[in-house]
Amino acid sequence: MTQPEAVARDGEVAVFTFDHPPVNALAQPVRARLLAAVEALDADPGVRAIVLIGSGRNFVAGADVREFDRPPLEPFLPALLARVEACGKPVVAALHGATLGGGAETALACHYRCAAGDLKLGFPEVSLGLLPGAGGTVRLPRLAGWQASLELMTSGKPIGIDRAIELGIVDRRVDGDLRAGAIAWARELAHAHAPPRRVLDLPVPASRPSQFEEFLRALPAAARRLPAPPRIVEALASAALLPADAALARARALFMECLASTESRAFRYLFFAERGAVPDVVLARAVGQAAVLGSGTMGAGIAISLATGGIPVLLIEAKQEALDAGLARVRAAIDAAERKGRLDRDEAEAARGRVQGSLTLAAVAGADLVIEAVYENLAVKRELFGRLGQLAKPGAVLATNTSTLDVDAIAGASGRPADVVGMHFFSPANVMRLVEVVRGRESSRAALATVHSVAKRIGKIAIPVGNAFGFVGNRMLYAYGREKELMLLEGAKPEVIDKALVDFGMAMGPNAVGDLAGLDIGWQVRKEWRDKPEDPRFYRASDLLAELGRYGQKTGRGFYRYDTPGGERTPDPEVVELIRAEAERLGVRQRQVEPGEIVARCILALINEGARILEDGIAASPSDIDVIWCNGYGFPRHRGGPMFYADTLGLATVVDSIRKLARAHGERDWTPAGLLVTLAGAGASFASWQSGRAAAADGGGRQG
Ligand code: T1G
Repeated sequence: MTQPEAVARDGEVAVFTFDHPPVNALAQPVRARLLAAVEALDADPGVRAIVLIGSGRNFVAGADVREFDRPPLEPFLPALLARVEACGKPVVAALHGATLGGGAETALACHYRCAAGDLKLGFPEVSLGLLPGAGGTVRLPRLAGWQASLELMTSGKPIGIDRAIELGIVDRRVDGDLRAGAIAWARELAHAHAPPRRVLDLPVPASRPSQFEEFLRALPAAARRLPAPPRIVEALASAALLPADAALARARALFMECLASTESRAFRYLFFAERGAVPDVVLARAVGQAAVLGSGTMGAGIAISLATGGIPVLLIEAKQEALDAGLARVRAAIDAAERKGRLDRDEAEAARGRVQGSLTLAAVAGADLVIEAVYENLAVKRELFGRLGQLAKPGAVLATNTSTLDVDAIAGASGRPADVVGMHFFSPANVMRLVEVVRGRESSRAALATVHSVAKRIGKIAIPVGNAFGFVGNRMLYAYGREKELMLLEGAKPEVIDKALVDFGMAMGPNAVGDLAGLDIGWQVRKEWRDKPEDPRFYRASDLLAELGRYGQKTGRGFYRYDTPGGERTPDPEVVELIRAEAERLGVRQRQVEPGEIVARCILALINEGARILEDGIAASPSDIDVIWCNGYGFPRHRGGPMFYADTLGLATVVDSIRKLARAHGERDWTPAGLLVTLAGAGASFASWQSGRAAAADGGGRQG
């Protein structure tokens, strides 16, 4: 049913406003309203031009991604855009903010395009494992040419107003009131009897057939192995060679192939899993001023995130030299963000102005949120929280950035445990989006809501976790690392293990990660670990190297050597010999370990530990675990995360594989988690288990 109010009139110019918060996604009702409006306005003799504009912060953010997992609903976007383009009167797109995917394609189907200075126009479909499926692959090259179209659509990165004008995608910039400017231009076009300038009527730019093959070959191997990038190139190639209608049909067919792929389902699953609502958001306290204790790598990184996220932050240190170094680190990062264009000049200036330093702990009295990021030692943290409990103002939230210590033990020292939570940032804290929000036994819902709200405000992905050793991510990392350490002793070379897991899709191999973080870090944690597994082989290879002072990149030697001029990693035969001798001492038989076994043991260890974490109630859902591992540990997004990946394998297969490993390596590490056995036995999946629990939490779920 058309809602006439969606269209306003300004004389002979009609204005259709996309008004579908929060981002004007092209959901079915929006598409239906636009179709009805275009039909009505095209037939209305009193209308001589049409403006399409978005309400709120952006034009249109794209198709409604939620619709992709349901039966398609008419009007389908390609046909709708063809109808917009066929309109007999000039249609002017007035663009601002996020103009993405189907939003950008809607703009291309219009006859003229103007935009405000905050335009972010792009084709992020590739990050969802898709391609622009509503005509963008046929229309965009006619304006921007082949190379720019290939780059825009395979990178998914948006462009700003200047580049959009330079490419001929946008005709003119409108400063000030975009709506008024667009209407004035539409009126001007109407009075000049300007024709509907249809992009599909433009000539197809010349192309070299080899251009597409060359571009595809130049893409990173990991991208070429995914369904979408090669199909984006093929859709564009077909637009160069086929008549428009055939090219549009080819693009649609390729889009449907992507849509059906497991990789795209994984990307879309993560898209929503990463956007969970802030729990108890109404209880969140206002945070106008933050304080960070400790200006080392973590403290400075957290301060950078707060300042660039719009929150004034006081960096507090005990010594002037450390404080100066910390402040310099913060300013350098803001300068770098400005240089790389991640912050414009005003944003960078504002961020610098939000950072102050202090040498007195009492200065926390002005903070609504205090984040402690000092040395990872329980006694040090307890002493500090004892003082914080006195000095911080009532209602201020006190967060510890600990990654391994007991949040309750820290909270207990504060005298106000309800105000204490964990905020486990990942290093570098100003780059990594993930924060594990750790609830202590007495953490109040208001304190938790406050840190979740702050995390979202500064662009982080905050996942609630329970207060148990390693929380979620690191506890699973220990299971994953346990297996790679055993396989080192069994004779697998560090580089063979790393390659197998990188080929699976991990961003880095575990041995390279250890060298990067510093093998001494884990070594220290394991020395203080109270109930470490009683197994002399547990992390023995890493500990041996640490004992020998081979800490990794920082000492030039770890699992690899780092003595080339560029500091690249090179395999080190000496390490293989050291580990082999240690294995002999421990009585571990050496053998050939195949890549398939490496992947199976490391990834199944992740899945099994994740299931145990769910049983223990330390993570709220399988998707929370997947978000943690894809954003904190480089698990391949196209596999959705360990738990999503387990579902794609099938839980019965997972349980059988674990039982086989138990027969080969012992029950202690390879007893399948009870939840896994239960779900496998019921023919269920983690996804069905999660949706069942969500429905139950909704009080029996919505009827019908
Ligand atoms: N569909 C459905 N919901 C969406 C959405 C979308 N496209 N984009 C955002 N949301 C929801 C999101 O889940 C969240 O919900 C809220 O909006 C705010 O999002 C046909 C096939 C626009 C830059 O990939 O990049 O078009 O948590 O937290 O940080 O060929 O959202 O409030 O319940 O991200 O201000 C292509 C995806 C689709 C753009 C705003 N378009 N969105 O960022 O808010 S495929 C995209 C974004 C397509 C065509 C193809 C960002 C944003 P909730 P947010 P934000």
